[in-house]
Amino acid sequence: MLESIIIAVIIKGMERTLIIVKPDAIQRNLIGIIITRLEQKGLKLIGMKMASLDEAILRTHYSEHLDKDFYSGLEQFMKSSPVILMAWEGYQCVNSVRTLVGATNPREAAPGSIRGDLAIGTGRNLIHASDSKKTGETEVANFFDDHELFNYDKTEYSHIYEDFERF
Ligand code: RTP
Ligand code: MG
Repeated sequence: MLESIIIAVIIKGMERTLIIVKPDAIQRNLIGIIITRLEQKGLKLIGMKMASLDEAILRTHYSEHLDKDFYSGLEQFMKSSPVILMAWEGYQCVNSVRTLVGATNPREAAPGSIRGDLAIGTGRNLIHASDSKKTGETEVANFFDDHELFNYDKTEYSHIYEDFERF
């Protein structure tokens, strides 16, 4: 009984988010600082790889934008170099990562956010982050096979979370 309650809490509280370090960040040597910002927040990296994204996976990933004027340019841009795909895990992390990433238009993104500090153009905003808990699960599954995701203890967790958040 206690075990099922604990598992329910884990499922409720712990979230996964997909981060894509986009071609502009690769070209501008910002991979490291983006990873650093996410690490410093206290998130756990559970998967990471480099990949070239093709039209099929981009059309799935950006399905809500297929009929937008900017889609063609977005697809060309996302195919212009490899990207870094990362899965991160943390307590209710999807929304807080979106805040850390900043608004879609970097000129309106808050100072201190990744886009607010490091980008200017909307189509060159460095990074993708999942926009809901459900999207996070779906996007991580779309880009990672199970064997590419890792479950491990992070010793610093007792300094980042209260017990009710991490168990
Ligand atoms: P993302 O999906 O990449 O995390 O960004 P987002 O949620 O903040 O923005 P979204 O509305 O989902 O748009 C996806 C990406 O399309 C490009 N975009 N360009 N030129 C434009 O008006 C425009 N609008 C969006 C951006 O690269 C944006 O991140
Ligand atoms: Mg989006």
